[in-house]
Amino acid sequence: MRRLRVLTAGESHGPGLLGVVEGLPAGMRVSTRGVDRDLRRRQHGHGSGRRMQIERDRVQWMAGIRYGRTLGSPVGFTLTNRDWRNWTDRMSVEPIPAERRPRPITRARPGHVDLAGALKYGTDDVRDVLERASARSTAARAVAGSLGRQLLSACGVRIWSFVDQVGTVRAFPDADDALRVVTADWPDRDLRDPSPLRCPDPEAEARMLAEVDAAREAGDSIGGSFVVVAERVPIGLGSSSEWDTRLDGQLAGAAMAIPGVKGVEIGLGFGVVARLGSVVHDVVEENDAAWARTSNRAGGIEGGISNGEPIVVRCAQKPVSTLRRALPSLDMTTGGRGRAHIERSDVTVLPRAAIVGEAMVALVLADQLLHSFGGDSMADLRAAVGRRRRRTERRPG
Ligand code: EPS
Repeated sequence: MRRLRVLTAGESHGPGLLGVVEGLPAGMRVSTRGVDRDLRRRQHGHGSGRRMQIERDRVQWMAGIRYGRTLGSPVGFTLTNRDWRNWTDRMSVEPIPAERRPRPITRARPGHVDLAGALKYGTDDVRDVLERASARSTAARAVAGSLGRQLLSACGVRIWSFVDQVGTVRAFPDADDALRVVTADWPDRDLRDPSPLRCPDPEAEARMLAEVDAAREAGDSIGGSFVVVAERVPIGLGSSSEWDTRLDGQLAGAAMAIPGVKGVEIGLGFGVVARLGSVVHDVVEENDAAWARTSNRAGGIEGGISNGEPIVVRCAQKPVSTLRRALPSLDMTTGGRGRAHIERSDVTVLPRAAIVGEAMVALVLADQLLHSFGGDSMADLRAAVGRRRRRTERRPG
């Protein structure tokens, strides 16, 4: 990111999380309720473990906001880990006597950071690396992303998401079709009253719930995919002038940086492989006032540049790597065979990961918006976005 800088810190069971967002223009109205709502949304969903009943994430602002508006200085915030009080020995900041320390974790979970991280940092206690690698860190990202969402929303952009597949149950044949099928009231409905897996197709969702419950019964975990949509993105974010300025590349990188995401598609994604060009590319309609296309298989980005159609990012989420029926592992200290360490965990994180997806997409788009339109103040930014919209959202004649 070139205009926004986001830094977060915090271990899953430490005292709390914190973050700094630098680069927001002055005068941006900040809705604390809006941020807390995104934090609540990130905590919602079937498949979560008991931890989500302990935490009640609410943002505490530390810097950069006065009378409900940004000052243009870095915005600083914290989130409390309510669970910390149950972990004061295991996660003590100060040294504690050896007899009070719990046994180190030495049997790595396949798929988790455990082994690679422990070898990298040279520790014989996997907890030293798993705490920061935990998806708990995404709560701080949700706060930063919510600020990005509020910046975008002031410029007319709306971001929403849904779960489209859990295990083998796929609600929509592909992300392109999904946008046609997902009803216009879904984003509002999802905000007001989210369903257990945040899937817009109730029939598919019922089958998804059964898959999640079956995985839990079996002591296993289950993955799937979610889709993030950004609507009314101004034409011209990103560029094809250099590889690292392409909007699709930046979105894919940010989405892949969500814990557990192993694949990202924009528009048709891998659906382009087996189709001919005539059924991949989106044709601009002739008799429409704007540059509307007959389809949106490109997912709103052509040549690395936003083209005004909804941006559609689909992410493949692997099953959580803590399994109650643990996979085989080797003890890092003794070399002996055994079962991987079991840590309290979730069966699936899909409905919550989708909210993190919204946050990552919001951060990338907010950064690109600031890059294209600059503005020390919100008024400057909105004026510049308005000029771009007037120039590009109407066809000549
Ligand atoms: C996580 C395991 C679970 C999740 C956690 C991520 O936590 P715990 O080990 O405390 O039960 O609930 O996610 C969060 C705490 C969160 O806020 O999303 C993991 O191992 O990554």
